[in-house]
Amino acid sequence: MNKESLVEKAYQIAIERYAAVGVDVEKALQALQKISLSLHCWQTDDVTGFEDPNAQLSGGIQTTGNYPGKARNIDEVRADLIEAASFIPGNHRINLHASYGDFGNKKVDRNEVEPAHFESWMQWAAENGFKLDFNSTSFSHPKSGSLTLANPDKDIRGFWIEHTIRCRAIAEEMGKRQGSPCIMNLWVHDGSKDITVNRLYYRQLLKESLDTIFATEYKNMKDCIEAKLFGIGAESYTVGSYDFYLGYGAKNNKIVTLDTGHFHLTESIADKISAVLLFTPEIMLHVSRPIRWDSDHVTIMNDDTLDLAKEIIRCDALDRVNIGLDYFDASINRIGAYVIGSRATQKCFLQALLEPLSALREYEKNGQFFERLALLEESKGLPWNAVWDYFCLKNNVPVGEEFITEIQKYEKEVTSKR
Ligand code: RNT
Ligand code: ZN
Repeated sequence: MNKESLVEKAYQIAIERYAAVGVDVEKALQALQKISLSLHCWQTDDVTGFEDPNAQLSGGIQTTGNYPGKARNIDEVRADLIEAASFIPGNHRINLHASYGDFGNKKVDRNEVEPAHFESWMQWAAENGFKLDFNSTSFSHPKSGSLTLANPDKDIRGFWIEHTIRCRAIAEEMGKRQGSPCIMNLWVHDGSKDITVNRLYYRQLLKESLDTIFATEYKNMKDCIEAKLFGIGAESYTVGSYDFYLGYGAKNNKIVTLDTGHFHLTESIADKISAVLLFTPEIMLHVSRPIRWDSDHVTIMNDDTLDLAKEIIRCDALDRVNIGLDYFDASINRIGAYVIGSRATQKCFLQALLEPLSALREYEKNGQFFERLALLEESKGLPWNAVWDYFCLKNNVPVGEEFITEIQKYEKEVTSKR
């Protein structure tokens, strides 16, 4: 039997197995088809961007590894994104950083960025069926230091306020052009390596800066604010902590970004979904994989990611949760890294969508906790993978591990020659 028929056959069996526990597989697939991941452009080039190819990554984040073939310019980044997307079923978004503008050979400082620098991105995205999301960039710049929007120096603070205001205008233009709101993430690394005795002061400054930045109301972009536990070199204090941004988001109706690497390692990000959604308009996710710290390893189908996806489905919150990826591994084929993480995220959502939720909820309502746990355990072994294979087949992307050889081919023909 050829692979296609095998996949079809396994899918038919899966439909029946799932129907027995009250799950409609086709409905799950329809929902999965609608999930757009926001693919972070910075996995292609180790967060380098196009301002200065020799710039050092700063701001508490770090890529490790020097696997050959990293994208060196805008054309290579775009080619790699298209290549990666060709192995990921469905329609997805591309998440850009302000440092990835099409600056030509000109030096454009961060307080000078404007929609024109993203014109070619908007055209490229439209031509290739992507929608764009956006991020202000406060790291890897001579004025980054350890404080940006919370810097007591009025000029430096003003510089970053100006940058972020401009980024919102760029996001607005992207959203308008693509007919879908552009989500703009604001993350700053502001913090301190050692004990600070002015914790309140810097947070007041950050709050004031945010108030200034968000003063303009837009229709085609949405703001999200990203907290972090700590950055490298800023281990003792983070101005934009989780409490800070949760408070700010709840009070000002802003989307809170939950990066799965930005919490204590035993904290459940899944558990935050139902709490945060009650007080903020939406959630933005940065799906990542922290290993001992915010290491930004490639997302895989582990319990953390599965729990997160399940919680979103159990809250019926797909329309209020934006799913972005955020990791940067420079130690393996970067396109492979994209594809693994994206497909893993989708697999988690598929399993979440296939959960026998009505039966589980019925057990829970009746206090039948043995039955609930038993069904939770048994459902882990249901043939979700047959459904996944079918989903890939129908989306004309490689089924199973077939993408490995495809990526090897691209490596041989393209990235290894860089
Ligand atoms: C850093 C944050 C942030 C960045 C990107 C590059 O810890 O997670 O989202 O990874 O903006
Ligand atoms: Zn992040």
